[in-house]
Amino acid sequence: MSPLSKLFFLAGLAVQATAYSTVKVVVGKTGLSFVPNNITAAVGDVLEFHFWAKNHSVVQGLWSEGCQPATHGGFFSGFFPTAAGVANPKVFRVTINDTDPLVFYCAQNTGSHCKNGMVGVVNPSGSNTLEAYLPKAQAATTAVAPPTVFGGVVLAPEGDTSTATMTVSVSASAAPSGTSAATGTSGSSGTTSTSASASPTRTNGAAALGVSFAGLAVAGAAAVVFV
Ligand SMILES: *[C@@H]1O[C@H](CO)[C@@H](O)[C@H](O)[C@H]1NC(C)=O
Ligand SMILES: *[C@@H]1O[C@H](CO)[C@@H](O)[C@H](O)[C@H]1NC(C)=O
Ligand SMILES: *[C@@H]1O[C@H](CO)[C@@H](O)[C@H](O)[C@H]1NC(C)=O
Ligand SMILES: [Cu+2]
Repeated sequence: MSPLSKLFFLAGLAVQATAYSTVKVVVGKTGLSFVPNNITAAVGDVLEFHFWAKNHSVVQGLWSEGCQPATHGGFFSGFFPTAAGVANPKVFRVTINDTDPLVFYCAQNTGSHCKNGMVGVVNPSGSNTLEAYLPKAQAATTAVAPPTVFGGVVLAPEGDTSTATMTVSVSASAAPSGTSAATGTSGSSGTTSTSASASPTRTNGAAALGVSFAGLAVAGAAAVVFV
């Protein structure tokens, strides 16, 4: 591959990276529910949980037993006590790393949320489906909450200033490629487009991730071109 075709190849990768989507899951807005609760997601997509009253959580479950946490990996958001009528300003984001069927539930035992059907699935397949899990949840005597928050990040959604830390880290990773591309451009020719995506100021997490990848790919492209 010539340096130029490598550049286009890497630019293509950068465009693909931005295609990840965020699946918004509304928690507890309409009773003891996750909406949607039967989700199809691709590798790299992010589940973003938005919590409403009362005091909900989300835990990755075990397919074999209702309202029990996954024994390998998984995630737990912690509890989000939330006043009536508005969404909690914080969200919980989890990245989907594979297309294996995944089940999740709310671990709030006051009101037996899991037992009462507050569960959801991602990429159901074979015997691992919402229909199959619901009776297991109904049969559970208690829902188990893991001891600590893990497997995802708690942050404020787009528009809230507390996402600033995320923006800063993205700018930091994107800036060097922009800088080197700009420097290189002044001293050589034919590489003027590489710095284009280096310093956008997006605050949306999924977009930020894509931008970060784009920055890396541009950095790679810049390295290929300039060595
Ligand atoms: C969940 O989605 C799958 C695939 O789209 C579908 O086959 C299944 O019937 C759905 N289950 C429920 C309970 O909606
Ligand atoms: C939310 O629920 C958890 C688990 O039941 C509990 O430990 C916590 O005290 C609750 N928070 C509030 C503010 O009610
Ligand atoms: C995907 O991988 C990340 C990083 O290891 C991890 O934090 C996250 O919990 C994983 N997602 C799931 C659904 O297990
Ligand atoms: Cu709940």
